[in-house]
Amino acid sequence: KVPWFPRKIQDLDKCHHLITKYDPSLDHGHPMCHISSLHYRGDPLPHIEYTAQETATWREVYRKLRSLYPTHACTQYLDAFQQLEKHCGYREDNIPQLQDVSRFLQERTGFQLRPAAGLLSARDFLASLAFRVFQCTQYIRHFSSPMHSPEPDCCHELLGHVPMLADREFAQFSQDIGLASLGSSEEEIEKLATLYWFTVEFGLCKQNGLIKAYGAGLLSSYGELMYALSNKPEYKPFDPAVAAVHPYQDQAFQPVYFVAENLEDAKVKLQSYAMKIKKPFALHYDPFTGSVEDL
Ligand code: H2B
Ligand code: FE
Repeated sequence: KVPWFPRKIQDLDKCHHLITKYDPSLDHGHPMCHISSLHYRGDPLPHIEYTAQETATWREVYRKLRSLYPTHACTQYLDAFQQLEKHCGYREDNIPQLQDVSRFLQERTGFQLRPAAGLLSARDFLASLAFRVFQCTQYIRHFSSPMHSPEPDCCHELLGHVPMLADREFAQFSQDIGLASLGSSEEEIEKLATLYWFTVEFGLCKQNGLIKAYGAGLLSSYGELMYALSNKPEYKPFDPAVAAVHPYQDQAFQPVYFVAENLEDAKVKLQSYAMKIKKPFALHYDPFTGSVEDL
C-alpha cells in the first residue's frame, strides 16, 4: 500500500507533522514567541517583531559566521549571500523577514518559504521540497547558547539553507530528493533523510582544488564549519548509495563528510539513485500547475 502523499502544492497544508521530541513548545526553557500556528497556503508570511535580545543573539551568530564564509563557503553560497545582504535585509542588526526572503528565492529558483512550527517529520519535510517549498522556522535559539541550537531555528534556516536555495543546481537537487520521497516506504524515507543529512545539511564540494562547504548544518555552525575543513575529519567521495545508509551523528560533529565533485555532479548522481527506488508508479512534476502526475 502506498502511503498518502501530496499531489499538488495546496496539499502541503496537510504536511505539518512535528517531531515532538524537538517540539519547541514543549521546551520550557525556550521563549514561547514566534512559533507559527497552522499556516495555510496563500496566507501572508507572518512579519515578526524580534526583541532586542533576539536581535543581539542573531548579531553574534551572524558576525562570527560571516567571518568564516569567504574561506569556508562555496562560491554559490557567497554569491547568494551578497545578494541577500543587498536586497533582503541580511545584516548584523536585523533578522530578515521570511516574506522578503521568500520573494527573493521565488525570483531566483522558484523556491518559496512556508513557516513551520518546529522540526517536521522527514516525510512531510521532504514532500514539501518536491514542490519547491522549504518549511522554515521563524523563532530564534535561546540567547543563553548562541552558538548552538538543538532544533532548527531561523539562524540555521536563513544563514544555512536560504543562500543555497538560490542556486539553480542546488534547488533542483533539493526538489529531486523531495520527488523521490513521495509515496516512498518508511525505509526509503529513512535513507533519503540520511542522504539529505550528508548533502543538504553537511555536504562539502570541491572548488578550484579546495574543499568548501555547501551544507546548511555547517554553514550555520561556527564550530563545525571550522572542524569540517580542518585535517581532522575523514572525507569520502559523494556516492548516494553509500551516504544513504551511512551512520550519522546528531549529537556531535560528524566523523565523516561526503565530498561532491561539484553540485551538478551531485545532482546527476542523486537523479540516477532516485531512478532506482522501486515504486509502483512513476511521477512527473508539472511546473506550470505545481502538481505531480502519474506517468
Ligand atoms: N523540519 C524543519 N522545520 N526544518 C528542517 O530543516 C528539517 C525538518 N529537516 N524536518 C528535516 C526534518 C531533515 O532533518 C530530514 C529530512 O529528516
Ligand atoms: Fe536544516
